[in-house]
Amino acid sequence: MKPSASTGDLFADVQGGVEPLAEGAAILRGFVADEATLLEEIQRVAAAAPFRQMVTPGGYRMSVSMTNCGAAGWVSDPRGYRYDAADPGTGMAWPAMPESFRRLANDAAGATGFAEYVPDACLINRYEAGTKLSLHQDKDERDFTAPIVSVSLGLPAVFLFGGLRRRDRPRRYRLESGDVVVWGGPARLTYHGVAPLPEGEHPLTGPYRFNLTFRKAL
Ligand code: MD3
Ligand code: FE
Repeated sequence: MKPSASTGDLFADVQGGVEPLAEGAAILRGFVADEATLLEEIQRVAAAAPFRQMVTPGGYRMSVSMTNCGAAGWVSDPRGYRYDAADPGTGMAWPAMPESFRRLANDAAGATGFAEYVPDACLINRYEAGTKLSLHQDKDERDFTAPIVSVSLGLPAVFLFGGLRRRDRPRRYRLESGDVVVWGGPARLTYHGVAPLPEGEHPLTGPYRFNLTFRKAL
């Protein structure tokens, strides 16, 4: 089947519907078919590479807890931000990226027009009540032509989607469990963040929100 240039036709068969955010960025509502398996895989990764609160180069402990899987993982410490093949906590390689993760990211990228997306890093963020992520750009990756794919699981959060300058006023979007967002093209370097997570209880994840971000980092 030859895809049409019209977004209507290109996205017509995407489960849950597509919400375009900007050129190159779209929310795929309810795109995750099997949330329970996703959570099991997160727990498997975290058993080998536990969640931890990293410290920024400015010396602040982040409120979000993080771990990684894949060939490279995002790390922050007082020396800076970078991708590293090893978990600095254990000195061992990050756990392999589960095949189901890779497939989900590749399917989501494909559904929004980014063919042959092969991420090599998956950052896993864990939020609890009060956890936030300040406005930032993701620019530690080598190749900005590849999109970032993000997957939300558990408690809902308000996502802040700004512009290419920090001072651009962000728009707010509620992201729910099972939503997937693809950020590519001109949207790749937009400022974004997450508002403080409200208290809550989710049937699958309890007091937590998890977010997977897939990146082509190397
Ligand atoms: C827009 N995570 O880990 S995912 C991050 O919900 C991060 O945990 C948030 O921002 C979270 O860096 C938001 C959505 C996201 C990820 C990457 C982007 C949005 C993006 C890159 C460019 C533009
Ligand atoms: Fe980010």
